[in-house]
Amino acid sequence: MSSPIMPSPVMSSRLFTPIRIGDLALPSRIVMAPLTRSRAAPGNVPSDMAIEYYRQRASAALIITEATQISQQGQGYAWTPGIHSPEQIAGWQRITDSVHQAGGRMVLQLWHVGRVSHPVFQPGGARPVAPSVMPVPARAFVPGEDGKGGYADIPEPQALTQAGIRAIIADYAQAARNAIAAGMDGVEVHAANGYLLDQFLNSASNLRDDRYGGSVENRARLLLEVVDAVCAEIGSARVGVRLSPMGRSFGMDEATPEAIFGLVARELDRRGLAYLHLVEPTVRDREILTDVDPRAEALMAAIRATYRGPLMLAGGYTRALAEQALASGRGDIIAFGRPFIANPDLPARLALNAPLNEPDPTHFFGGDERGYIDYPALASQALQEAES
Ligand code: 8OZ
Repeated sequence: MSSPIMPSPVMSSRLFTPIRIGDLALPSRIVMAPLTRSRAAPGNVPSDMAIEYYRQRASAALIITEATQISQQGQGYAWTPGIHSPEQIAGWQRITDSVHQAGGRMVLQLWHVGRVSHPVFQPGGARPVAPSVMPVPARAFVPGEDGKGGYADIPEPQALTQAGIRAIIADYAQAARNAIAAGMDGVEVHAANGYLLDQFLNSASNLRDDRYGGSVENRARLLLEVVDAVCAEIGSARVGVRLSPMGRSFGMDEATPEAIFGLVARELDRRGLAYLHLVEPTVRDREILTDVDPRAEALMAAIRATYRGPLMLAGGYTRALAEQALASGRGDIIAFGRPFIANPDLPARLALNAPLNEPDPTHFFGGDERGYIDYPALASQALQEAES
């Protein structure tokens, strides 16, 4: 007869093995990925609803906040929160207080969209800023008259001057200081998905001929100067960086990904960061491709070999895929996005192999508490089902 005693799903799981990353002791490898939800209150202050939203998800090993603009110039979407005004800092403070009280940890994702913006967001209605003047193959999500969002054409951006670049680096440093003042455990520098720092890295969007463009060293310069400025402000053990090697968002199309991301991985490795966070190359236009490009796989392996600190992976992960990625050594930590939207108690559900709620995409961006803070946790769901 076979033994009726089953191993506990948690005991045999790498997902539930603690890990230390920089200054943070994580109880598991299950991180809440940064998720734009476009529900900030006037002044781009995180809303009261966001306090409840993040508190509900405090059992994540680490919460990475939704992308949060470092300056008014850095905004590119309706109703995204900022971290550059006293009201925004106070708003985030209410969130970190409630997450910490619930036993969680959280870092703020620092965001500048660069050219993926619109004059409605820009100080003085100016054209958005970019490494180089060229058309942007995208439309911007702007607030509409009716309180709903709509899409608007993006005008040709203006190329940043070196003084403009210096001001942005200072904005990153100030935003990192603000995040810590708001009680965050650290920050993540968003250098992925076709936004400003990715625009400088990428050969398709950076046509500059000064020290910020041309060679891979020059294209990596802004990211590294930003990371150094942020580390000088709050210490490298509280800083993570997110990259999307092979990403194609908003016109990204790198000619030599091995060269640029090899250099970036080498340089970031020397800085003793809390972690490096990679968007999987299978993520395309926010969907997951099923075919795997062998060149992308080789690049991910090369980054893994070069970057010796904790590596976080994001993009279409299920529990089984996550366990596989950890077991194979592909990464150390897994960020879950959509599953965390619909399952505030995702770690408990993964531990129990419990069924997951399905996220409703009609409520991803903008709106009210529906599809935001009304997804049930297991206990209340079991009660509801028992009663019905
Ligand atoms: C979805 C909608 C708006 C922004 C990213 C910050 O792709 C985003 C984003 C995602 O990194």
